[in-house]
Amino acid sequence: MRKIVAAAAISAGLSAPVSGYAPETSLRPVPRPGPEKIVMSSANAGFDRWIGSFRSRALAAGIRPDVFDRAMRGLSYNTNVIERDRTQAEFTKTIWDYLDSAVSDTRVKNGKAALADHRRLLERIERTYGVEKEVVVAVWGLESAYGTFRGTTPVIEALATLAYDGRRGRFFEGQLIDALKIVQAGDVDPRAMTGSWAGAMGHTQFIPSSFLAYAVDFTGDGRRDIWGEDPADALASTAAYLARFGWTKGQPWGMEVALPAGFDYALTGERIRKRGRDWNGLGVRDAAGRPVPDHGPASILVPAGSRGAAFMIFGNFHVIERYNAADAYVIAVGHLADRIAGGAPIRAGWPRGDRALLQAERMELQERLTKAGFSTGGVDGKIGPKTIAAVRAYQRAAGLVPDGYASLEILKRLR
Ligand SMILES: [Ca+2]
Repeated sequence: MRKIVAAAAISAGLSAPVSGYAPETSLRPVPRPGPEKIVMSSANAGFDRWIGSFRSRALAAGIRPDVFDRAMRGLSYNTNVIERDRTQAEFTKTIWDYLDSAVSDTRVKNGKAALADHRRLLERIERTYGVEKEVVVAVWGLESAYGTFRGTTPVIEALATLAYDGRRGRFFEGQLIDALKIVQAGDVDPRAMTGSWAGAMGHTQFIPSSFLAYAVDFTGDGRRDIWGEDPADALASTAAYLARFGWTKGQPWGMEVALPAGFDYALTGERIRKRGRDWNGLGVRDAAGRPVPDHGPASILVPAGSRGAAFMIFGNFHVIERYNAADAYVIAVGHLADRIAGGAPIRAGWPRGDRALLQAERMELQERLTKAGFSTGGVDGKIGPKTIAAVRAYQRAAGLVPDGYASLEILKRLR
């Protein structure tokens, strides 16, 4: 039996399957919660008033009064949750630092052990949902270190705090109503409903709306239990989630590739998709130098530019994206699954002399690109497809390798 270690619990939720909201946690280390702060009475009075007004909205959404009162009794405004929400965007990691930790030797070893411990269960899940056991185990490994850190924050209190706080309040109020629906359905006692500070719950960190839409009762006891020691329902729910978004059994998520000298980096990025024979014709090879296979339309990603590893990605990459849209997260899940299956480490090096851009620098980069005529579709400090495309266009105009890598060097050039 694994024990939950309270101190590290909140750093567990690397991501959560969500719709309409992508938590920004997967690339960011999060500070451990500090000692409980004294709750200011004014915050708590406002919070109590908010619960009073929320009650009528929850009841209108179908929550029974007795369920509401039992779940919401005695809640406090949770200052830790708010601190986490305010600070999470300040930290970032390079993809190599992230992968070093997400796919560490320890996580690979523990993944192999977890697969061995639960082999029969995982094989049944694989047969039922058509998702390879190594992929399910890899998600489990990233989301909660194989169930070790499932989160000990009371989810209803956290969601109520975030809903009251107002920043993305509407989203969190919706999640809170969904959490109450889960309690009402009898899946879990509200006191046992624990998770990350942002409401991601259990072994594979489902947020309430994803739980309602995709969680399954694989053990057949009438409860969808993703919180308890037995991971069966959570792992089956993860497979069901991936299956629902179109997982193709037998297709890799992607693979490391080697690009030939003189390769046109304007062909990298998710927007360009070609079949294997076309990539082979352009000189692309797998990491061992063999022709690349054909698994349908494929793109080439260079998350750290031309000086880092290159990956060919297939349709299943975009299915894992439904769990968390960050490229680094998807690569980590896929690569961890490969390693658990006995695959080789990533062969290429990384530009390890580079450091990650800070939030202010990412915003400055977006501002300067936009001013220079390369729109990033807004300035939010998130390096998404639009910013990468803008970097690429700027690089092309400046006669640089158009690899879309948002580096400090590019920012300095723009200054
Ligand atoms: Ca069950």
